[in-house]
Amino acid sequence: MSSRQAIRRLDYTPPSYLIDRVDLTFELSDTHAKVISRLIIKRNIGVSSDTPLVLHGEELTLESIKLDGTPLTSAHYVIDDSTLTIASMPDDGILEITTRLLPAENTSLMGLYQSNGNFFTQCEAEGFRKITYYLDRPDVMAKFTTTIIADKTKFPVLLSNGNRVGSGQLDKNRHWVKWVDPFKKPAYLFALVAGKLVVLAGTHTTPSKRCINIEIYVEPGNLDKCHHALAAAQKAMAWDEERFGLEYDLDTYMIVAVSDFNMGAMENKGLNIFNTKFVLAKPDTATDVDFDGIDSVVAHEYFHNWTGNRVTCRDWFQLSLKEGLTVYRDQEFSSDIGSRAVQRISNVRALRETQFAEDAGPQAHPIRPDEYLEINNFYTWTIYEKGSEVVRMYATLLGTDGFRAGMDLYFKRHDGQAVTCDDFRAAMADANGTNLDQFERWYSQAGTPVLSAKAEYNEAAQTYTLSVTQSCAATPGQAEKLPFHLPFAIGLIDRRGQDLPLQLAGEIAAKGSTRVLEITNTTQTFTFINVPCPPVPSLLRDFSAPVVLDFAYSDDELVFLMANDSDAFARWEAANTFALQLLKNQYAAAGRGETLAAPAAFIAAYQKLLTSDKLDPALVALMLELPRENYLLEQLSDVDPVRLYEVCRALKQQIARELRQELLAVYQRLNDGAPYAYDGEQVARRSLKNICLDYLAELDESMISSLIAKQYQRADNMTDRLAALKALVNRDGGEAQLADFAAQWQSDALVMDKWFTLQATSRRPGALSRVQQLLEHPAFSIKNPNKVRSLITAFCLANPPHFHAADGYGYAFAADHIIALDAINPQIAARLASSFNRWTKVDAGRRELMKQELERIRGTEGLSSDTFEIVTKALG
Ligand code: 0A1
Ligand code: ZN
Repeated sequence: MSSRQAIRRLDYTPPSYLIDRVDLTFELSDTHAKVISRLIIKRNIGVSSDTPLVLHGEELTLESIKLDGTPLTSAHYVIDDSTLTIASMPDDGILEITTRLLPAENTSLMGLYQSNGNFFTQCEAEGFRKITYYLDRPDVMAKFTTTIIADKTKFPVLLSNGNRVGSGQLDKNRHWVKWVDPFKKPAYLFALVAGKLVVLAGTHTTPSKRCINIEIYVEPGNLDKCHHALAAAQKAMAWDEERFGLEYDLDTYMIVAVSDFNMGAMENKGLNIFNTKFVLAKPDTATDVDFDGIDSVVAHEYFHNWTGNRVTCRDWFQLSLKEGLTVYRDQEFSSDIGSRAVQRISNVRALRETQFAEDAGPQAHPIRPDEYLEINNFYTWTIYEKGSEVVRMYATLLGTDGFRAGMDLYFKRHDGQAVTCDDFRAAMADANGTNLDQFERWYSQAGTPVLSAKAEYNEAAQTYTLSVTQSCAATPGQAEKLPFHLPFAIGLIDRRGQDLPLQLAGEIAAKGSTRVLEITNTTQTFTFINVPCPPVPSLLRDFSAPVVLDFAYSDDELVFLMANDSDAFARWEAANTFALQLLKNQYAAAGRGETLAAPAAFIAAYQKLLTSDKLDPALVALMLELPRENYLLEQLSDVDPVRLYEVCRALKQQIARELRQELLAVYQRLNDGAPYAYDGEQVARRSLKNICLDYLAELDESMISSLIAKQYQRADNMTDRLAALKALVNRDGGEAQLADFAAQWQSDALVMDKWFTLQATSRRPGALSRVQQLLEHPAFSIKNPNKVRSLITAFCLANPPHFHAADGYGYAFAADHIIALDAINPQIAARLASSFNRWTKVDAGRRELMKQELERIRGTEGLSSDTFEIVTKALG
């Protein structure tokens, strides 16, 4: 366990020693691993010769250590829980360190571990120190050579970073393979895989006519589920060449899928290691959402080769430098290969449901944090998703060409270096001859800014004046905020639904119909001239900045925008705002013991969506989806989550009753029996069909029951089958179909994850006891993160009425499992602990119960620093 000492950004100092080369030899056996590490090490320039060498190392058994060939004794070095210190070091030298590890007992899944008997590594952020003593910090970059020795029968495939340069036979049925990575890299990008794996191979030819081999390694039996991932890698390579002029730099790009993995995937140089969830898919096992997820995660990891690996982070406070940028790149990729509007809406919705809550709660931190106890806790929505929005704002402010110029300069200046967020910002500013000093506040200030807008039309002068005020609430440790520099994209729409040309006072002519207004002050006013009639403003088009917009739209204006806005995001946003406002009013009414039905205008707007044949079905599906309970909870205080759920359910039922005909007609039109294909058009049609089914499932009619049952039986793909099963589970428990499904898919771990999640998120009575029974199911394992996420985390984070049951059993269940998991896998425990983050949002009775559980967790002896940090911050 790391010590409970906060690490601070401003304490950064350059490393005292540097490592030029690393030669690693791994001898792997069933029971243990021996690691021999040979380091060519030198003191950094300007560092005094009496400075000790302090290597990181955790949970290692040291067998021997030699300096320039001479064995060191315990008189020469000191070892504690987390370091090995050599007091007296020459200016340069060769250290040879031999350590012994027990990978089979490593349940943290950091460092070297085993999964189904095969060996894998995970080194980001600080896992390499669990493999050998090293300068485990990203600004120490070295060239690595890796030799792996293992039994030939049990471990026929031996992989590491870079190029395979040799292999051979040894005694006792052993073999060896040697890898050389020609690029220097920090230790967090090291990877090793050894096991019984099969490979699907393909190629990609770059514009400079280099032929890259793409290899996807999986456990035997899964080869037929790798084709989508292979195609995704090929698409990602072509996209990065076209959009950013970036080519892959090794001869082979390898992806390995592992079923025990803490996160989504990892960008190790040349050898990406993936959670099986983001590799394995075929139509009968994976949903459309899964296929999209594979495209985006494969692209994400591949894109890291430039944004993360070639140019890496100086220290972990700069994490968003690589993550925000790479998420932005993968979102752009997904927009280009699919629907830009759908992608933007889905990303914004996810941002608001997750990151906005994080920014408003006890874990709020800037995208470049100032301190941490445990870096693993900082792989957050803020670093990734808000970080991506910050990168997107550069592109919005500077334009596509300006952004590309900034990227080109960034690579020109920093290829092969470990740099900071300031370096990225400087490249963007310098390439465009512009000043981005104020933009720095996006890196230093936490919290979601609120942008309040007011508008006034002057008929006589034909002017339209927009006044904008920005503010940002206090966050832990940051009471006062300074104004942000942000792009505010807007349009003005006339009564016929046409965008007006936009001309600001002082301009000689109108320029376009969407304008990006630059906001830098607390309050700013913009006057548009030659506005012939009072327009409806379309504000924050394409969600041009990660802010909360506050503008007093009338219901009529929202309906108008839903139907007319030329910006797809703004059209969706109007529907979302209308529903959100309505649900908030309904919740307030329910608190007074009243029932408030949705107004006719709301139902009519939904009816129009369902009956229009001009709209993209995917957009209609997104507009029909009501805001989620957790998002609503953020907009309220003293919340009773059970009442909130009932209000949401009642609205859904009203929509289903009043639009029964339309829902059924759309469902039947789209349920045309066409054979399955994964393409944009079919995905869009399925999404609308299944949202109609979701509404129809609210109706207690036998005709609807048989319609759902028919879809379940006849589906030729997992998207439709799972949608039907969900409808069945929420209607009457769907016991028979759940059993049938499990019988069919019991040996497919990823499909069983869906089965667990369906039950964990069921709103029917008894969800908690069902989850408790499922913990005993043979397909469940507390040691497997995907299983924990699909059952326990899904219950705690995606089933608010049951997690927040008034008796507190949901909270006690969560706390029990956080404590149990903490001893197995602290990262996963800490993530689960975040289900308590918003405890101050619920009503007094629940607040007290949640607080007690948080205190119980905090009081647990031997708690990891991961979980300790989360619960301590939550308690405030
Ligand atoms: N860099 C990876 C995310 C990642 C971080 C930590 C991990 O270890 C537990 C694993 C993966 C990415 O952004 O994809
Ligand atoms: Zn990443």
